[in-house]
Amino acid sequence: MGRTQARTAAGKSTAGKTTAGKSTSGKAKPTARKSAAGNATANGAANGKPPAKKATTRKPAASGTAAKPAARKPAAKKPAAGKSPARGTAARTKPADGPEMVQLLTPEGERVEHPDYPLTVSHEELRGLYRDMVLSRRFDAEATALQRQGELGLWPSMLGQEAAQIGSGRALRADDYVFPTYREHGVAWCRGVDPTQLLGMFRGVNHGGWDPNSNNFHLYTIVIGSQTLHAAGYAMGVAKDGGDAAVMAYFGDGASSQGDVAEAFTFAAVYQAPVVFFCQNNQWAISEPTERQTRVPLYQRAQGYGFPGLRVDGNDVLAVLATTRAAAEQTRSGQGPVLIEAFTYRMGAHTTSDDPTRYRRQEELESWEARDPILRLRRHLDREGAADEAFHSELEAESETLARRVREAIRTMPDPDPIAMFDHIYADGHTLVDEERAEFAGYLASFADHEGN
Ligand SMILES: Cc1ncc(C[n+]2csc(CCOP(=O)(O)OP(=O)(O)O)c2C)c(N)n1
Ligand SMILES: [Mg+2]
Repeated sequence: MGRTQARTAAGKSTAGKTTAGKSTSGKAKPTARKSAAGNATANGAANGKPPAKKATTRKPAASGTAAKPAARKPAAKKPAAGKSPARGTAARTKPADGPEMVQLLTPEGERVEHPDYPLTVSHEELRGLYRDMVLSRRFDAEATALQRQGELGLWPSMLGQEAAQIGSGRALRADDYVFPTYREHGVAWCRGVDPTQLLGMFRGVNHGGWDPNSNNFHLYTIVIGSQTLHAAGYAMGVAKDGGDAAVMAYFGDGASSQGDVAEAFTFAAVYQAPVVFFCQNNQWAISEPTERQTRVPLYQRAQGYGFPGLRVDGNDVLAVLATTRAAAEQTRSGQGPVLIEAFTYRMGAHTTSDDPTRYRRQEELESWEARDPILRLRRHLDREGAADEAFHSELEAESETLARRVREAIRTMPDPDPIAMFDHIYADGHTLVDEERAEFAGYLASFADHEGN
């Protein structure tokens, strides 16, 4: 199948039939997907079939090949012009109710099959995923505690998002390249970035903390959505160089409203850039719920740009692993971008500066706690008899050792020379930065004079 055909079919099948086609009502028909798409879809590789052959040159897809958007129902009730809808009215009706979500593990830890995402995992792999999630959660809890103790200025916890991060992080190859937000501590773990390196920026002692090229893990990005543009541009470069790496662009549900994300989608689609847009829909953008960002499920946005989108249960590490692997394989094979919406929940505060009890209800949190991603895999391990008591007690000891190491690292982290903040601003220097550095040096020197040194 030619690349344009494969792309069209994939767009139709993944976004148009399996998921988007279901829209907000009715059941998806996975079988319909097969006839429309053959096997050259995001799932071809996962199905054990080779992905569509990689084209030697990349051409934009023929226009008019994208799947037709599903007919939209009119909004239940339009707010009066100029007024935002009050909470508890039509705007609170989740536009996301209903669409199919890829799941391989129920909240009770029962393994279920999905026709498009077969996955075989050994007991050892299951234990590995569990270990990753437990250790990254322990690290995250320690960082939150360290902020409370005054060792960090701020910490954005990833509590509740461990499956989305470990599942996607473990789906990648070493030569893939990741562009994270500021919350991807689990992905950083998978990339081999030492957790202590994540803390420097939040302690205010450096601008980043690690060399992005050592682990193909870019620096944390706080300007919402901008890293999706970096990822799209990087992916265009990968394609021009004739490489076959996949690029991962992490972003949040709130970021989906940014113009940067729209631009990144456009460029990636038109240039068929090898990028997987991985949206962790954790239901909140600080205090704004997802329904304030979109009137359609987020994964359906991809359809309008002409590439496939799918929703995965973001608290199911196996489903995230399978879908991300398949998407990365598809994008590597020259078929353009894929959007994955990982449906998850931010169980903690937005950051340590936030108090979520001001804007969300306890019942909501409890309903998601019942779907805790670590608990879910623990239940599965127990059902399978995949881990014994010795494994769990060793993991507990390892968690405590990690936490101790993190505490020691932060307390011995050196304060930088204040003037160093002007380093690394421009690769080749800049006269304005030079002027500011000189002014600041004079300011620092004035204290030395005052103290008679
Ligand atoms: C361009 C820009 N606008 C606003 C902000 C302030 N801000 C920081 S986090 C955030 C919400 C982001 O929500 P989401 O994308 O859902 O990611 P999450 O924090 O939930 O992981 C906002 C608005 C920012 N950092 N950058
Ligand atoms: Mg969010």
